[in-house]
Amino acid sequence: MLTPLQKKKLVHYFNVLDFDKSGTLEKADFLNIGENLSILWGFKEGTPEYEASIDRCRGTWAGFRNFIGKSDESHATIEEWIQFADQVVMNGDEELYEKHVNKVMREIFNLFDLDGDGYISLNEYIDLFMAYRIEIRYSARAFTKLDLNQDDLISRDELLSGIKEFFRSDDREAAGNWLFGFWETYLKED
Ligand SMILES: [Ca+2]
Ligand SMILES: [Ca+2]
Repeated sequence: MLTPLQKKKLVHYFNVLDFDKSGTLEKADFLNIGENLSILWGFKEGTPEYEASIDRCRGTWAGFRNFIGKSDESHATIEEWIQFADQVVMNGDEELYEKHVNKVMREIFNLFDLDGDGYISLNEYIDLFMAYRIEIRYSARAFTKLDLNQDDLISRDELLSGIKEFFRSDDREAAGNWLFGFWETYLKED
């Protein structure tokens, strides 16, 4: 069973991925992220950089749909996502869970470690917020929380730790809750 906090975070995550806010996740949502990133980084349509960016996002969709057992042209509803996350990610097999969180970590690095130095800088993290159209004003605070050793970079281990907290922690104060911005919009700002 998911706790209310865990469920809120999963709903937020779904809404972040649901680029066109149609209430379902499908390939187009993932390809739109690739297009957004290409615009952000100045990759022109038809160039190798542009194609590579779209390909990485197509790969992310392929991974996601395989994971939740969907075919390429189908979609996932929020109920399917919550049920899947509950049974597999949150309360399922540890091996699958580890596989999932490591996959999310690698995908974020593949897409957003633009200079390839093995760290996510604040600017690269802001790109993630822009690509997914997450409210930018939460990015700096989220970055500071995820940067555990405060060297102004998010390492693979720091990101993995944040992803694990995002998916599983039931602690309202957990740093990883902030990974994809603010998840509980009705709360008063502190
Ligand atoms: Ca980097
Ligand atoms: Ca760091």
